[in-house]
Amino acid sequence: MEHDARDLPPIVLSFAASDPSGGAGIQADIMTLSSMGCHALSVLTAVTVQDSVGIEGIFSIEADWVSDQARALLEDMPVAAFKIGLLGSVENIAAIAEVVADYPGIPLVLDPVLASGRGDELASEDMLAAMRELLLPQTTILTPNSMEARRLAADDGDDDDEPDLDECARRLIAAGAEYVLVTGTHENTPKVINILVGEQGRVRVDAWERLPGSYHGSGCTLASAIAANLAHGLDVVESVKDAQDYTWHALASGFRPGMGQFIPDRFFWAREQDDET
Ligand code: PXL
Repeated sequence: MEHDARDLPPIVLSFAASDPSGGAGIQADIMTLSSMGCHALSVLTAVTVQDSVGIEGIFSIEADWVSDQARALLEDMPVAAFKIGLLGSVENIAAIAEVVADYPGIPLVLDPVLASGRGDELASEDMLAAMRELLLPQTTILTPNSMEARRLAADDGDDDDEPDLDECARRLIAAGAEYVLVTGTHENTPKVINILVGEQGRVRVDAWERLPGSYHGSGCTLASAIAANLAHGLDVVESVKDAQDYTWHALASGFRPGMGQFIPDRFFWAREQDDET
């Protein structure tokens, strides 16, 4: 059968680590991107040993292997968006920053993975500094949760520094990100409040009904859904609006495959019951 360019789904290149439980990481990205009609390219930055309860080990891929994976794909296929998750090492951050710098026209979603849902540390202070310096200036939209936003925006010189989330977002924009979406799951508010901040200040605020479970992979799902929408040609604001809605439904349909956290059902639409039968 003949195929032409019109048959091509938008292609999204994800830099992320393997989570063999299928909850977070590259597996979450591939499922989300596929569910949203994109083709996912998966550049592995690290391999983890983990189950639905937590992370037992992490092995980072050598930086040359990370850039070689990406460059081979970028020379072969038209990539419509980048999505970056767990990075694995300072060397990987430098390698990825160098690759994406050669493609300044491709929108980039950066999910700053600093810790797992359970609290396992996934980024050192050196990695935070490298993310700020090398990746933020190339970021179309950064998607920290409130704890990641505070850590990334912290002013190391000032112990009394307790910026609110709008101020954190402003600092991250001053550091080079075009937009920052701070998610509010970890805040002590009745609803989950997500704020989207751009150069002009707050652009959108969305309040979501708080779901009862503890979820693994919600951040990866949200960031990938935004990347999918950008790859489909939506602007940042529309992408964020739709991706939150998609993620909320994936979480609301989540399931608990083991003894730990719930995971989102990124294919909820494929499993929805047909009430008419
Ligand atoms: O949810 C952040 C995340 C991203 N990538 C991998 C992870 C996790 C959290 O556990 O394991 C591979």
